Amino acid sequence: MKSIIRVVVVVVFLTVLIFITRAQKTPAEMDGEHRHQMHGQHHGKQTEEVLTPSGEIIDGVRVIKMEAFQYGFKPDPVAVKKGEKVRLLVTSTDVVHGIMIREFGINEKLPPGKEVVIEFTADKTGTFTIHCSVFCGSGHGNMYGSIIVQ
Ligand SMILES: [Cu+2]
Repeated sequence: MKSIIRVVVVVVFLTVLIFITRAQKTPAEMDGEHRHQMHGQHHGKQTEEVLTPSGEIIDGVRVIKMEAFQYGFKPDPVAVKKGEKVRLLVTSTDVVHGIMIREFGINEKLPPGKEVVIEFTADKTGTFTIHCSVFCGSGHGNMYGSIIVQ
């Protein structure tokens, strides 16, 4: 009987101790933790599902500065929203490249150092490959980028 009482006392003591420890956190701290958790979850979803669109909207057109280089495109991926009018301002920073996005009927030569303007409407969702369409060296076959329309 005595040992049961001892166990009960210990359990009650521990419960009170836990309660006091929790209560010591101010409401602001609790809220901060909660917000942090929520933000973490939201951020996780963002990276998987909804990308921040690239570039900026100028006069109703999504304008995105891009670079082509041996061997890739920047930014990669390019992200836009479905239905947007898109203007790519693409500059090769080294040799002659080409930029081809088959699904949007785009294929332009990119002379080094010259900004080439490409306009299209992102009228379908999906992830589309940006190819280099001009032989530019040993890595040409692996010179890809991508554009994601959401
Ligand atoms: Cu190339």
